[in-house]
Amino acid sequence: MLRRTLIAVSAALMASAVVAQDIKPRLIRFGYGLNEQSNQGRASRYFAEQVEKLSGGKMKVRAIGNSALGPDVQMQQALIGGAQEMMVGSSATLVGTTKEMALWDTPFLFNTGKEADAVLDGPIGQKVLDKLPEKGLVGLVYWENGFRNLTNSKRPVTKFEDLDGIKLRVMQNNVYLDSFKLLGANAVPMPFSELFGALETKAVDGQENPFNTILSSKFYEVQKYLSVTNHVYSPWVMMASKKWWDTLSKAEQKVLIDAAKASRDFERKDTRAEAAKAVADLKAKGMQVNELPAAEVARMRDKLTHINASIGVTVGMPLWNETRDALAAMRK
Ligand code: TK8
Repeated sequence: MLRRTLIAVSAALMASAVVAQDIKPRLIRFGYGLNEQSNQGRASRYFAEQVEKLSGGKMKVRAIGNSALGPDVQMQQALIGGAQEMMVGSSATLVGTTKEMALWDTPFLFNTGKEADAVLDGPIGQKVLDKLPEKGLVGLVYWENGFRNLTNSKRPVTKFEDLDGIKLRVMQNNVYLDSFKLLGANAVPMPFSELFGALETKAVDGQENPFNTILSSKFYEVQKYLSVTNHVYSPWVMMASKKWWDTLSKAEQKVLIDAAKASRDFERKDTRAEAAKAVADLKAKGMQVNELPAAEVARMRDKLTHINASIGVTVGMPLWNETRDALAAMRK
């Protein structure tokens, strides 16, 4: 009995010694696009704390916001080339690299955050992440960017026809470009890092992003009208450079995976709490807010279904059908 206990104890000691040896001092540059006061900034700092804690202080994450390491597309290239270790950014800006990400661009795909969590954290979300390694990226988890809404400096949008002639910044993504052109806007793709300046100088009239971003990026200073459309749920994807990831030990990878999952849970809770009171905050900052009537949302949705066929072809019909079936089953 004693002998067996001793063997068990020494095995456990050996295992922890192996783990300690397997975690080396590492400096990880983690880039993101929004500012440090944003939900993205808070969750990035939380991730850094978790990595530090789980690695016994050996692995250090330097979270660098404000697109200081470049906008999403540039950071993706830095990860692929191995010049930067990690980032978080919009799934929509990743479509040029990994076409299956276009699944999340589908207008009105999810009705609730709960539906989004179930699909993103389940087998479908994983299938999409599994397309990243062949492109040089490792996808860890999805964070919530959130349901997107329209702002502009011209007029309240109460029906999609009101977008006529509005110069609207969209992400660098064809589904967004085609969707807003179809709705009548003059859509222009542009990286997020240039957006505030473009709104300020009136190079563009409007943009679309979740409440949280409209608040944290101070778009209320340069945009009068906020029209609540919830036209699409936008995820952020947390990623690592595959070139770099492959040099890590299993123990180091586990630290990052565990910390990424903890940051995801923290981020969604924090984002939802902020979003719940954001409209009141934005009104207090002087924005004029209008909800699109349900009938007008339905007309917008109908108009945009023309886009769905092309998304199905882009992502592949099996994945498209699996997603449609999973959502139908959840809504029963
Ligand atoms: C931040 C972007 C942003 C996205 C956009 O890097 O570009 O509008 O919503 O969150 O990824």
